[in-house]
Amino acid sequence: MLIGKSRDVRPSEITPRDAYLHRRGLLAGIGAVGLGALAGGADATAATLIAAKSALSTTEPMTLLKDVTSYNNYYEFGTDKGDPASNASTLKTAPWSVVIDGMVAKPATLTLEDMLKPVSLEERIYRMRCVEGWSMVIPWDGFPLADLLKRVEPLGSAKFVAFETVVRPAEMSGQRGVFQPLPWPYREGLRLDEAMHPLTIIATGLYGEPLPNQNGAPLRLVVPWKYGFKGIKSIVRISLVDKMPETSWQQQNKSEYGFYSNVNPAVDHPRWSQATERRIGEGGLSAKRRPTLPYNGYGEQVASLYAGMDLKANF
Ligand SMILES: Nc1nc2c(c(=O)[nH]1)N[C@H]1C(S)=C(S)[C@@H](COP(=O)(O)O)O[C@H]1N2
Ligand SMILES: [Mo]
Repeated sequence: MLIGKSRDVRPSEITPRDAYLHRRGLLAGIGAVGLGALAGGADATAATLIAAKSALSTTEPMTLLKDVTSYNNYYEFGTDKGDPASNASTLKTAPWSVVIDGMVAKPATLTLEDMLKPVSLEERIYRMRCVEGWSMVIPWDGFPLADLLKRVEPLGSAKFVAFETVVRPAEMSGQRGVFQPLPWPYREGLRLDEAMHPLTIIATGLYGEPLPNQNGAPLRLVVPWKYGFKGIKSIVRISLVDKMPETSWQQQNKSEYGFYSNVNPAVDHPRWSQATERRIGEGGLSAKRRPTLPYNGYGEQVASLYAGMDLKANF
């Protein structure tokens, strides 16, 4: 029934029951007989994942689920694009909790369930532009980071938000090798106004399913106008601070990776041009690269955050 056509349909355009079947079909690639068997078993988990459509979504064609889940950067599981899909299943993502601390009136340690209880999930179909020069269009399910931050009541002194990924060498193969590509924990940061922007989300799913481990289960940051590495995965700590926090990529190479990391075709990486990008799934190596857009095409919404700033100095 839905199989074969599934990618032409947006999760938000179909009914909850169909959505459940549709997602099963997408993930498992099962036939109509299998679907029939599953139809009786729609569960509560599936229901919580029904996300409302958002006007902030792009209508561009979405990248195939198979590409979104097999071509990844998640260095805790290795540096090759296929490593996270092969290795990340060892990460135990339940139970999970996140510490929210620093300059807030109500610091909290929230279980994933506590965090999700008051939020309604939205589908956000965003472009994602990796600093390496490739891009995808991904239908995330998530909620605005602003909603979470408001719950803990940031103090007036808070100017930045610092994020950390879990550190678990026993479960993360890339943290065990002799060669360590980055200092752990993986750290990222945003200015508080960037963190509060309505485009900035915490994603807990994609394509209507819980986040696959290789994409940052159980929760990761998505900031669509910045290079993909700002989208820190498997978050365990969110700290409100008054000084610009140092990120892992800055620690690894300050001259190549800045704090802001806004997508900018006019500011090249020291080792390659950022003027164009390869959209994953568009033809082979011969496929034409497409021009990269300032702020990854989200300039109308976010350019005002950087009014008067020198974007070459603040790369
Ligand atoms: N903890 C952690 N988060 C991370 C990374 C990483 O190596 N570790 N890679 C980043 C990079 S470079 C990109 S492009 C995106 C990739 O997200 P995706 O694999 O879901 O497409 O995750 C970002 N988040
Ligand atoms: Mo990236």
